[in-house]
Amino acid sequence: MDRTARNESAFVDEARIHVRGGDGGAGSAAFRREAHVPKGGPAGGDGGKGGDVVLEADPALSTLLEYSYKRHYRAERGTHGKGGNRDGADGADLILRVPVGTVVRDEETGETIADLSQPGQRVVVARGGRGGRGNTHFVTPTRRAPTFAELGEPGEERWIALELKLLADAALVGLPSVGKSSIIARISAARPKIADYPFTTLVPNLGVVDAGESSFVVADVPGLIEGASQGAGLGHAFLRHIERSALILHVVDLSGGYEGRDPLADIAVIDRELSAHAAELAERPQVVVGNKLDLPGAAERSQRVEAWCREAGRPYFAISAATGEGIPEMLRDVASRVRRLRESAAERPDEAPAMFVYEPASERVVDVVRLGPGEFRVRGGRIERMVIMTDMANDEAVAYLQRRLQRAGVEEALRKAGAEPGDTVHIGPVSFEFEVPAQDASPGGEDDG
Ligand SMILES: Nc1nc2c(ncn2[C@@H]2O[C@H](COP(=O)(O)OP(=O)(O)OP(=O)(O)O)[C@@H](O)[C@H]2O)c(=O)[nH]1
Ligand SMILES: [Mg+2]
Repeated sequence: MDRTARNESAFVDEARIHVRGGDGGAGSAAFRREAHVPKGGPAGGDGGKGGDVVLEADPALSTLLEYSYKRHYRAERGTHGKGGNRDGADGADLILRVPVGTVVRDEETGETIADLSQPGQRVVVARGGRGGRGNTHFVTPTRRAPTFAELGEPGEERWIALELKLLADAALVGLPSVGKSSIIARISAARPKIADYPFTTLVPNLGVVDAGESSFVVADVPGLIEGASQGAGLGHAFLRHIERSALILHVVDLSGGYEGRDPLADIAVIDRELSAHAAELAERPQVVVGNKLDLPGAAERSQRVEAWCREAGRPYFAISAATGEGIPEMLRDVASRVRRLRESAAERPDEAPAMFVYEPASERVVDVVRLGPGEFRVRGGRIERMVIMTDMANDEAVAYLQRRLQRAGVEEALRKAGAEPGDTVHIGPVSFEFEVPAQDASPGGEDDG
């Protein structure tokens, strides 16, 4: 995309935001208390799950502007479990609406999280934390009355980069030098290069057109020529951009064009290239725009084009990008077509694929780093969460954690990295002394979550 055009046109199509799922509520370590039962069994309810942060592609939006004002987003937390086996309530999801065509990346890993190309498509970008399990879950034959419960899992958090791919409502399509760039410069704040030689535009430009209560996005793409669908000129790449626009503004030069061309022959060339590239492009809603109405002979040619369009059932507007003549009428019509196209796209939400949940590749990895002599750090999303969910003040809970870490392969990974008994091991915010436990005598039947 043309940097200059983007900067000068106040068109924000990139944003970086921090998203955080709601924390899970803590499980409860309560016991039954009834008037006539001196000491009842465990009765701690589970914590509620924290809400997810979800991005949803909304066809009513056309920019990422609002995300450059507010950068931090957090979903609701789950509430804590209570005695009497009462579970906490789940936190509400936070739905962030973004324009269709937004590509989402994980800032840290660079992984592409999603390409939200369908209206209504959703992706979970930061999961809410699990609720901690209440003490009833930790009953075993040898531990009838567990005094511990899990803490809530913290919500995931990350910085994500949002980028709106070229996804215009309408694309200006036509032969070179017909005035596509001149039109976008006239109707938006975009300032592409304009010149009287073909192929002045080498990269697509986007412009936001302010049409009263709504706005829409127009793309100015490099000129197409005969054979573009075969790769001639700037070829395929730009036809692909056109594919993503709901409406085609087919621009034709009424001045006789370069090399004294006939506008009807020009229309036929572009039509052929569009349908040769993809059959559905020929069916795409199209408005024919006759440009350079100010030049000699243009009015007469315009009448012929208009008659032909009426016959062919295509809407037609004659304009001059140079003088501005005819432009308000054309914009009113285009704005209302864009609105209708967006509405019909929004009415097909069932086409949207199922919600996708992002899980970074690093999530399941157990990674040991040696910090210095006798000091190690263990990293891994799942491992770190096990630690964070443990009530470190409760010996029983810590012993339970140790067995889980061992089963997850932490002890083995530490040993491979050269750790010896007595060394210091950091996991998340907690530090332990590395000790090789006596041969596992733990009771079975515990869920590894
Ligand atoms: N007289 C007159 N000249 C125009 C008008 N619109 C564009 N031009 C001129 O036509 C030439 C080409 O205009 P551009 O806007 O660069 O054309 P383009 O379609 O973007 O061309 P490519 O980027 O090469 O495909 C320039 O010299 C413009 O000044 C118009 O309405 N009237
Ligand atoms: Mg141009």
